[in-house]
Amino acid sequence: MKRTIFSVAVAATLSLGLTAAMAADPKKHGTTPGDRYEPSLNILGDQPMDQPGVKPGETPLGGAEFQKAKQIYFERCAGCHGVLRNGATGPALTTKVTKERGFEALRDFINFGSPGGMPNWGTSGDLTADDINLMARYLLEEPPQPPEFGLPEMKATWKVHVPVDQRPTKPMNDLDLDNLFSVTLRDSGEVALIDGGTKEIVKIIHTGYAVHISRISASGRYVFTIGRDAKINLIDLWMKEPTTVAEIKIGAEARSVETSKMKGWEDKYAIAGAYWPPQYVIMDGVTLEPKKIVSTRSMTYDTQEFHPEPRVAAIVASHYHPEFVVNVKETGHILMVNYEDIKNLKVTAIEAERFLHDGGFDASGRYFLVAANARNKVAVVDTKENKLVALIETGTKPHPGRGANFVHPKFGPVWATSHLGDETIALIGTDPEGHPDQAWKVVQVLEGQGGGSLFIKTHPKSKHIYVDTPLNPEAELASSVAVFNVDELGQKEPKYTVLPIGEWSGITEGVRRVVQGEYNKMGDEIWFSVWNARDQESAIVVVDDKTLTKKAVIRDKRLVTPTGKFNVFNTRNDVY
Ligand code: DHE
Repeated sequence: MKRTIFSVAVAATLSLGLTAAMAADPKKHGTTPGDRYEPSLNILGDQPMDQPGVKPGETPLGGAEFQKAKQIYFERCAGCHGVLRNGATGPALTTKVTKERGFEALRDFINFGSPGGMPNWGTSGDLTADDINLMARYLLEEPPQPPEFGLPEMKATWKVHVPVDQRPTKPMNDLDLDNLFSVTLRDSGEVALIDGGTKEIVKIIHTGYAVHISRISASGRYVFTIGRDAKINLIDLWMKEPTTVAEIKIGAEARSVETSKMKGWEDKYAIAGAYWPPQYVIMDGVTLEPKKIVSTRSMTYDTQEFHPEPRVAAIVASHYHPEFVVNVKETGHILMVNYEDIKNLKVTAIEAERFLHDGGFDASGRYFLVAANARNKVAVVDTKENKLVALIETGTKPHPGRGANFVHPKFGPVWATSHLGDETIALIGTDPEGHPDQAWKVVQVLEGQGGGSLFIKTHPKSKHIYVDTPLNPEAELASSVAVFNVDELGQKEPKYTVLPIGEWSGITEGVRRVVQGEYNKMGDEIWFSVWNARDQESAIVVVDDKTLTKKAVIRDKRLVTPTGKFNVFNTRNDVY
């Protein structure tokens, strides 16, 4: 019996395009947490959708079964295979493909996974045999289409709680606003505003579900948060108590928000990008009134084939033109969206690489470097000339966050990224004038603790580079960070110091994933989240940057699953 199942699995694996050698060893089909770092569209799974192709009275999958399968699909599968199953980083699962494969091949593929990246949902214990059976049947039916979200839907969710003329004209509190941190409390649908000096929680603000990032307006007055459920909160820091003054939902699933930073356009516009529907929206910067919605449905940059759902990944605001830099994942285009005249919108579409994800500026603020993580590359765009400057091969799955800028003792200014898929840290030269031979090349590869890294961080005043590894399967590595000294990078094999941040938190339960370092305004301390499950205790640990010792631990039962932290001054001024 065992043999029959396995041979079916092998056949399924082969039929999905893998080699016999890869397929033959099911032990290699395990999946690390890093491999699972793909979008989970769990909000979309909750949306009402009609079961396609099913006439009243005819339900090949019963109504409750359909609901369950849809939920599982959006949570676990849509990130790689696409909402409409046309494929993204994973292959297409249209009914044309799935009917050709057949029920058994699908079932076994879901169960065993593949070394090509498909998680082993069954043998890992994540899905039961019944779930897998259900999912194989679900894939044989036409995919349901989630609803669109245009201006009427956005306007229906748009609320201005405090009109602009009722807002203060100067700060009404004595908080040190520039050194405030906006901290995502992922699973409670909130952010905590924490004072950088006293380390006290100033306020907890209800937001969208699982806020992904906070960004700060050019004036430093407004914090924008975006939930996974595409809800934006506009928080006014000048109010007596920082408060949400406007909110809107711009779709069903989203990850990015930014505000205009060009001289003369400060606080004028905001922009947010959605995973579903595939679109971005330009809004008024102080009320969030939606002004212009632009769909990203278009052709891929390379094969020039239509893609029905290109998701919007990172967005940054240019300092050289009144433009937003919008990274479109599945088509591989970097869009320079000019907001000077949004009625006659000018968009420069730069061909870069597919599966753009996250990135940041170089130290000069002119070049934007973004990871095309499923292609192991970093794309560099010149935001002054609006041109692609380079596509650089780095390690496996680069994941920089916004990256880290510092001056290398041998190679001059560099920007660095760590990787999800290996232990390396790639340093890329960013100074075409002063160091032309090194510019846009990997000038050095450092070896860190291991794969599963999400974020790397330094500060212009610091000598240290911090590399987290929260998705490493080893709990010890997931709960510590590696620190390199910039002065020692000229040595043959630069060593790193390990900081046991999880242990320093004093929490003894859970994996204590240590994630995303963020400096204070002065650049003399760096904060890390100790991220545990929702029903466990989490914390923030503050490290003294000079001595690499524990400076403070913030433990508070209101700190539920803290992840991203955004210092007002550093975020607003792109200091990283
Ligand atoms: Fe993120 C940035 C998408 C999972 C914490 N994440 C980003 C950006 C994108 C993105 C597109 C860049 C936004 C920008 O700059 O405009 N993230 C995704 C995903 O699609 C993915 C893989 C799965 C998903 O379904 O969301 C994902 N991200 C996570 C997490 O699991 C993290 C660790 C915890 C969490 O809160 O969900 C996480 N992502 C972050 C953080 C940033 C981020 C903290 C901003 C880092 C920065 O320094 O700017």
